Amino acid sequence: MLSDVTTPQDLDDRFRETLAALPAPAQRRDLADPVTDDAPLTGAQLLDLFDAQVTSRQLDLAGRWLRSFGEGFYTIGSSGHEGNAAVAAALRPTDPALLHYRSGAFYCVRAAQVAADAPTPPAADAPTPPADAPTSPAADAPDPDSEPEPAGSEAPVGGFVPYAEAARDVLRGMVASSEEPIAGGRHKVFGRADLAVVPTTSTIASHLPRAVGMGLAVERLRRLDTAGRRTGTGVRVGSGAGAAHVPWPPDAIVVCSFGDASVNHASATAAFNTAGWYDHAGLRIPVLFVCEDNGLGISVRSPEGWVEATLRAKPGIRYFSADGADPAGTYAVTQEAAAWVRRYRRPAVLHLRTIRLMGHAGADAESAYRSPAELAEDLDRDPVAATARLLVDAGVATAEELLARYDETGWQVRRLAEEVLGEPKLASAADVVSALAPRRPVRVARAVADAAARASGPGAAAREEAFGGKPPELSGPMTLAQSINAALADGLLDHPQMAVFGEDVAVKGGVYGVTKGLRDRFGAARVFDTLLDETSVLGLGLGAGLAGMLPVPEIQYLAYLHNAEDQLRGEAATMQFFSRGAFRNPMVVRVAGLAYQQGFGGHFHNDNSVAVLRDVPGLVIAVPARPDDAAPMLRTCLASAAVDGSVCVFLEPIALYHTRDLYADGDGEWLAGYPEPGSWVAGHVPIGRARVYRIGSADDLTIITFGNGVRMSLRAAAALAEEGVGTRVVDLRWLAPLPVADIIRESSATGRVLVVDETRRSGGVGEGVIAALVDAGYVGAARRVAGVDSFVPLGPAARHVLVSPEAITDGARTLLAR
Ligand SMILES: Cc1ncc(C[n+]2csc(CCOP(=O)(O)OP(=O)(O)O)c2C)c(N)n1
Repeated sequence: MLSDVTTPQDLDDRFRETLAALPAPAQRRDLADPVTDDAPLTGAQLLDLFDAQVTSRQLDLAGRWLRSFGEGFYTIGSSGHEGNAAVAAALRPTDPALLHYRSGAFYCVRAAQVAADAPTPPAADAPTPPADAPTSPAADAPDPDSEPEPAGSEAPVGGFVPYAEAARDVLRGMVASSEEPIAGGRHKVFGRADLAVVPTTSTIASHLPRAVGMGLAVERLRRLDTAGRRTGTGVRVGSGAGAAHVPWPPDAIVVCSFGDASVNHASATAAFNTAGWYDHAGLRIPVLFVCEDNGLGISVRSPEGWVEATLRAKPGIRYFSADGADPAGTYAVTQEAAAWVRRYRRPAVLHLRTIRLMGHAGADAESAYRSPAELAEDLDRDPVAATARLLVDAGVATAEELLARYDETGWQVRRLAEEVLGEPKLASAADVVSALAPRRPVRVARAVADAAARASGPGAAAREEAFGGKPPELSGPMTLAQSINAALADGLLDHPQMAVFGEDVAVKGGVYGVTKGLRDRFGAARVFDTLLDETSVLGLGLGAGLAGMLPVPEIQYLAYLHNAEDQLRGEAATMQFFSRGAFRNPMVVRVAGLAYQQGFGGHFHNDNSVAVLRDVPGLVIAVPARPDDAAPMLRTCLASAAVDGSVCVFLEPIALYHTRDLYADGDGEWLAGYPEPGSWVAGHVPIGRARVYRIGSADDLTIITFGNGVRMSLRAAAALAEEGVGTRVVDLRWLAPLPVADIIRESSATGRVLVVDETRRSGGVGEGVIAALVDAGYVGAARRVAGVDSFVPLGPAARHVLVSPEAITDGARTLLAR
């Protein structure tokens, strides 16, 4: 009996009723024949898709069953979206896919395709294939027009068996088993490296900017692969330690699916716009967007016609549409769309009409916002029943046979569910965090040493040439900006897959000249201007990193990172966590920021808040204050990204970019020579190690600071030294992870700690420093000077809210008086 809420029972009952009512086929059709005269699928192929769809459906039912007795933790299902089985079938299993959370059937088909393509040892009596026998698309250069046969096209019809592995993966995700193949129990995601399925987060649409970045990178690396060096299904670009392994074949296209409500999200509109913008500019972005349109975003309807109207109107993105309840049609349209994207390397969107059965998720009472008539109508449009109808109409199978397959699959899925619910879960916090980006300082140091050896050995001539015959170590004392510029150049020389990009970084050379000349030296393919959208700048980095590049995107001002911070927090920082390191997006994000720009800008050019970054698990935050720290710290970040896949934020204090003096005008004490490669090893700066300046006896006071605070504190310490006060000034250099050991050692040495924190009092860095001292049992005196909890005003009024030299001296005197 159909209630006013679609329940698993309703769905199951209705499916059985629908099949039972189907008339017996007039005559049987050979499985090898097209399912209808003009269909692109044979009976066997369609039957295979049916089995994938049924597996997905039974997984949804099993998810609710597991939930009913507290063993399942995820009930967002794919019911109504099983048309995406035909989408998967029309793609190559080597096309990287970032999937919507309703992709059960897609995932089943992809896993079966890969298993079918896996080399099996030939039988002893198997004939040797002729030299020109077709091989899998990944194994040789495919004809861009030829799309693959769907899974099982030549194999005997397999029922549930080809999908058992995928079903186990999904069930393991539902029960949070630590044996789940991608997230290891950290989340229920669709993902597996060998299936080229990249896990996506629950943040709708946040994977779209990454997909565009992947498209750009796949295309760029394909062009770089001039020597045609290939390994397996991927491509190796460059040589030596800087070589990148590109995990996808050169003619791969990126597939990215999402729901209809998601098309309205800022991240989605950014991605469509960026794909279109590049297309308009003549650059190639081979991405197939797939919008699975069930008409609803939880309870909110997409206005009739809106999704089509908005998708059709995206400049530079070609529109295709299909009905998910028509597997043959969906297959044909996807084939056409994929062939177009593959051949022309241009973006397209497939608008796939679907329905949503059993509500948004297990707990969703649809009756609150949908009428019984509407729910019943959706049940009539069940795509799995539609596939069954087509099979029976065509004489491929009888309804009884299909029901028998449905029941057998249901039984097998429950059996697997029972098996996996007993598997271990993540057992400790250490287990959970083991999947965060690893930190291997010895290997990072070795990578820096290797880079030094290359720069002074085999790479010396190229280096000399790139620097126009005058390497930076011969250029005399440098500013912070010049030092970063030289270190970027050295990075580009050493990492062939490194790219520097962002708003204004290339032709202009950066708003502050930090990237000046890099484009001329390294070319527009490696140093390029992007469009003005921070979400897309980071999205390009996310995709490029995943594709094997070493991206160094720039965010022009710290205040504008907040436009796009989810791309760092939700996407970049979680990738290794949700994939146990199977996928990684190494990245060094340069951000110009912090305050004290004399006479320029108000808050947005002087933003002094990093709170949003400090608590992102695994994220590295570097703040170089001085030129002689900036170059080694940047080298460390690049090495850590390459070695450990780290996501690093390299926060550059704008006010110090061009500073030359420290104590007195003209003293040049804030300049430093650039180290020649022979001294890179000795000057290596590990992540999480502070720098300590000892002034006078260094016994009376410890100032802990970073960024602009270093210069102000050194000046204050010099003044105190004239009064006989000995100070040690600790430049944290790394805000995450904080140099806790250095903080505690240097604080304990004097017993008086002044934290000079140019970020805000609330949520500022100082909170972390004080907490580290308390955690360690520090018992001395401590004070904090920090920015006022305010935005930074324009002009001289900024002085009222920023940490001033006077405040530092006052704070020091108060401490010394105790
Ligand atoms: C950025 C963001 N906001 C809100 C949510 C909560 N949420 C989860 S799914 C969803 C609706 C998505 O609808 P649609 O894109 O149409 O996909 P569907 O679930 O219908 O397949 C919402 C609002 C989220 N996951 N991410």
